[in-house]
Amino acid sequence: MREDLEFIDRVVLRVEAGRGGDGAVSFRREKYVPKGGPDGGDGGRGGHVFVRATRHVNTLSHLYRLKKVKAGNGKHGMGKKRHGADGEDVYIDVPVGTLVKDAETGETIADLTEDGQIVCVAVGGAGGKGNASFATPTLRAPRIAEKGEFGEKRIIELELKLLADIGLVGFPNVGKSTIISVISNARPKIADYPFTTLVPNLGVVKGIKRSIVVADVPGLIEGAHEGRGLGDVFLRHVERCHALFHVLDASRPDPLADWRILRDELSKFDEHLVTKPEVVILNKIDLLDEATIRSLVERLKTHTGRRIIAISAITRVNLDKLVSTMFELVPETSEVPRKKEMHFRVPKPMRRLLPNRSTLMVRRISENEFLVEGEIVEYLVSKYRLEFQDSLRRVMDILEKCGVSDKLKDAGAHDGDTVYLLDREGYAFEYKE
Ligand SMILES: Nc1nc2c(ncn2[C@@H]2O[C@H](COP(=O)(O)OP(=O)(O)OP(=O)(O)O)[C@@H](O)[C@H]2O)c(=O)[nH]1
Ligand SMILES: [Mg+2]
Repeated sequence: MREDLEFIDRVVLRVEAGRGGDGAVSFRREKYVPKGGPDGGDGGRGGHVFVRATRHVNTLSHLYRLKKVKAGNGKHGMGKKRHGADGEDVYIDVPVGTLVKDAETGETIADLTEDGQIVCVAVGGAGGKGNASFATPTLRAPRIAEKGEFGEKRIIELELKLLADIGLVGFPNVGKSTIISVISNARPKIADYPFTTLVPNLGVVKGIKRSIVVADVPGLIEGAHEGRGLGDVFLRHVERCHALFHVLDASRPDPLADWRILRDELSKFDEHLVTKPEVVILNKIDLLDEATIRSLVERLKTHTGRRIIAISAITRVNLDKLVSTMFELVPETSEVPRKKEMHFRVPKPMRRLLPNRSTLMVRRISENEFLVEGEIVEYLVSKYRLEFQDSLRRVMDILEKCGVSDKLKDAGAHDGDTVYLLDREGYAFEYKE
C-alpha cells in the first residue's frame, strides 16, 4: 500500500502512437491537357511515442495523473505529389534509472540507465500511398489510394529503480519523516511511535539552480540486516544514493551508541553503504540545554569522525545548514549535451501484413442479405479508400482471389441480393452470379 502520494516509483500508462495520414487521389492539371498524370502524394506517418531518460526529472510523480499519452496523427497527402506532414512524436521524460515494461506481458522493453537514452514504446502508423504510387503502364490514371495505418497501442509500466540522491537513515522515531517534511515537498505521516513509516517517502528539496531528491526510509533496528523490523527491505532504495544522512535523537540516553549500532547494521547489509559520504544529524536539540548540546556534538565529532549538524526539525533550527550540506554532497550533474540519438534507432512506421486469405467468411443475415467478414476484410477496408473506384476494384479483386464468389454461392446468394463488407453500415454491393 502506498502511504502517501509522494512515493511514486511505479506508473502505468496507456500509450498510443498516431495514425498515418491517407494517401491522396489527384491528377495533374496542365494547360490544354484535360487530365494529366496522377500526382496524389502519400500521407505522413503517425507520430511515435518515446520514453526518454533525463537528469532533469527525479521522480515519476509528474506522470501519476496522466492516464494516456497519444502522439499526433500524420497529415493526408495532397496533389502535386505533396507528402502529408508526419504526426508529432511525443517524449515521456523519466528519471535515469527507470525500467520500462509492457504492462500486459511483463516483458522488459528497456532499462534506461543513462541520461539521454531513448526507447520507442509505440510505433506510429505508416502513411497511406497516394495515387501517384499506383500508376502503371496499364493503369495510367489510377483512382486508388490507401488510408493511413493505425499506430501501435500499448500499456506500459514505468518503474523507478534509482530513487534518491540522499537517504535519511536512523532508528525508528528519531524524526526522519519530520525532517523530510520540513525541508521538502513530502508530507509523510509523523507520529510518536516507532515504525510510523512503512514505505519510503521521497521528497524534492528545491535549491536555487537545481533540486535534489531525499528519501526517508523506515526506521532500522538492531538485527535489521537479518530481517528484523521493516527497514532492510527498503535499504535497496538507498544503495544508489550519493550520501547518507544518519539521524540521531539527541534526547536518547546515548546517541553515540545508537550511531555505532546503526552503522554496524548498515555494513552488514551492504559494506558499500558505509563507504558513502555520511553526515550525522543530531535532531531534537530543542529538548536539551545548550551546554549539553555542545558537549554531545563534540563527543560525536571525536568518535564518529563525521560532520555533525545539530538541528531541531520541530522548532526549525539549523535547517539551512542541513539543506546546504545536502546540496554540497550531491554532485552537480555536468550538463552533458543532449545526445538525442543515444541508443536510439528510428523505428519503421507500422505496416501490417496482409492477413491470411482463409480468414474470409460469408454469413447470411437475412433472406437476401449477406455479410463478408473476417480479418482480411477488416484489413482491406481499413487500408483502401473505397470512395475511389480503382481502390474498390482492387479490394474486389483481392476478395475474388480469396474465393468470395464461391463462398457467397455456397451460402445461398442469388442475383440481386445485397452483400455488405463487414457490417450493414459498411460498403454494400449487389451480388451477380
Ligand atoms: N522535540 C522534538 N520532537 C521531534 C523533532 N523531530 C521529530 N520529533 C518527534 O519525534 C516523533 C517521531 O517523529 P517521526 O518523524 O515520525 O520519526 P521517524 O524517524 O520518521 O520514525 P519512524 O517512521 O518510525 O522510523 C514525532 O512525535 C515527532 O513530532 C524535534 O526536532 N524535536
Ligand atoms: Mg518516519
